[in-house]
Amino acid sequence: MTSPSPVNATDIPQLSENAEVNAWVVETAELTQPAEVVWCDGSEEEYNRIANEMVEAGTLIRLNPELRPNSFLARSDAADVARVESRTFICSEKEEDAGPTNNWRAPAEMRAELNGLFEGSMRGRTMYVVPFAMGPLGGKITQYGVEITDSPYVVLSMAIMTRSGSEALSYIKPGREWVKALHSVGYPLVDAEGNARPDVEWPCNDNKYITHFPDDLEIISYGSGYGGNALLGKKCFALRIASVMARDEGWMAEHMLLIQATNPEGRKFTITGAFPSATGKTNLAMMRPKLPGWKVETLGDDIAWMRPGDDGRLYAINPEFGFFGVAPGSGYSTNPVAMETIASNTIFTNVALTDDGDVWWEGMTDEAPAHLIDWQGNDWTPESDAPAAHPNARFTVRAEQCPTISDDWQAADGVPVDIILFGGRRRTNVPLVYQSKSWEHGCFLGATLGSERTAAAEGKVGELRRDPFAMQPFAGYHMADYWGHWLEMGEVLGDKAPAIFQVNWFRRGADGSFLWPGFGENIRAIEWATQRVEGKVDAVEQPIGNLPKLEDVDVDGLDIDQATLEAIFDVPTEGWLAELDDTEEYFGKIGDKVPAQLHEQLKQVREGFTK
Ligand code: GTP
Ligand code: SPV
Ligand code: MN
Repeated sequence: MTSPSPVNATDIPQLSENAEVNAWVVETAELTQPAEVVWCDGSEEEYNRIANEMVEAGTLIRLNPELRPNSFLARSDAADVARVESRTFICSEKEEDAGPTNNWRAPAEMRAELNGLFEGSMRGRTMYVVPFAMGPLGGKITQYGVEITDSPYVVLSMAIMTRSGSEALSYIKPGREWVKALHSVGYPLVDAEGNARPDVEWPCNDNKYITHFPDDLEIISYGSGYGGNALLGKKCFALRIASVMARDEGWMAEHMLLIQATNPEGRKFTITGAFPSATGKTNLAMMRPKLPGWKVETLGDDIAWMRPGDDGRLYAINPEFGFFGVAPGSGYSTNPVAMETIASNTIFTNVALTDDGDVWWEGMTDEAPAHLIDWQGNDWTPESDAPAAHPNARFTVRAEQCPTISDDWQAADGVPVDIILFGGRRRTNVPLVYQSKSWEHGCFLGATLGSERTAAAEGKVGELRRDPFAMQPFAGYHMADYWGHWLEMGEVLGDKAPAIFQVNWFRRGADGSFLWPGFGENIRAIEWATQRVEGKVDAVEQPIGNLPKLEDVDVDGLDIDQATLEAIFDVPTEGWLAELDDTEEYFGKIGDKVPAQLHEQLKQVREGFTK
């Protein structure tokens, strides 16, 4: 078999008004040697053409059009199913700027190694050029980028997850700041001897690198096709690179959902929430509230960018255009809105295939079908040991398909935020909801956020995996400086700053079961938060923050007795003192740059318990 020859540099179209973009495309093609270069226009026709090509090549499965119109299943390599934090690097000039929570490599050294890997890495493949916007086109908070990729799966996913194509390209005027995002699956279709080799269902490489060059606004990703590693507008740009831009320019790039909740009197509250990965952002963003008269509308489920507006309030946008949500656990009983959202025009990755050509995963229905093809392409029955869908199987769908999408979700300059929530998965210690005593105390809540990895004995702190502000894997610079930036934003916002609350849907009883029903019932915690903002209810001041009076929490119609309610809001002294010791140790690990205000907050909380 002869191999297709690399494209000639002179044959590559120059479609950008910005000469830097054109030059980078040519330079990248010369390095990676693809068979052709395609600039993506973002049209539906283009999407359908690429999807059809993938179906013909056997790298995408078309689902039954009668059950799941215009939808597809992709099955990844078994070793390419999630983000790879161990292979993720922040390549700032100085190591201390990456901080103790990030892997660091010197930029020149990293670039040299990547250059070797990218040389010829696209041989035999199409190199796609995908211009994209993060945020509404032309908005004040919006930023632009161009992703070069050799993965058609990435092109389709970017078409769903971002505003991509010719229109986005037209905003990258000469001299405008834009982010370079280079991606290759690292599986050229030409072997070392120059012979063609066949493609596989999910090309990738055992050697993976997800690298960020914040000083150059550049991302280079190699070897993985999975979402957070390959859809470079998402975590790589919208969080790691953007958090650095935000620090330098006085705004915030956060791992947060964005919703509006309207109470029975018709007052609307805009709420953002930082919850670690797989801790319920998508579910809360699409909540169907169980309290009569309440309405929740969706603006975003994963990332919020926030900037002070002319009136001094904090305005938020969702920079994304779609949802990349966890499939397992999403079902008609827990998240009916998600189920309606993904009824059509959806790409599913690593879910199971039903005999009639539809999808299934654990938690979608109470009972599993009698026969399935599992996420690895093998026969599966309810007797099988392994789950049918990978636990991190995902759906990719446009936000506009969400039945609860807010009319404001594309507001060019965002919506003013009233409330910020922080939540982790906590079996113990952390009550259902409480309010911070100040912005600084709110920053302490964010900085100490975490989830328990293992079961914990009641009253003792379990092994706490810290995920400050849900940004542990995503802050593009030193974690302590990032905390400092939050404190500074509080000074800028002053009394216009949003109110901050801690929430926890995951507290467990002695028998290990959840004490709180969660999901649509979480509106009851949100109701209390909004009543605090309205000044309608008092709080009980405790060392950890301001807790609700139990009679102010509406548990009408829930199967929760007084003892359970008390357990949900219990603040065990012994458990908290252990946790505060753990926090002190944790601050020590983050190092000397931890802001003094946060040490002071720790001291005050501890004094509250011991005085
Ligand atoms: P990423 O997309 O990884 O950032 O995750 P996410 O934060 O959007 O999490 P998601 O909403 O997908 O939820 C992850 C898991 O948590 C799912 O299995 C949900 O069923 C479960 N979950 C979400 N909300 C609740 C809740 O209120 N209570 C309980 N018990 N589980 C919940
Ligand atoms: C997360 O892990 O927080 C996700 C999935 O939202 S990914 O986009 O892959 O990071
Ligand atoms: Mn996420």
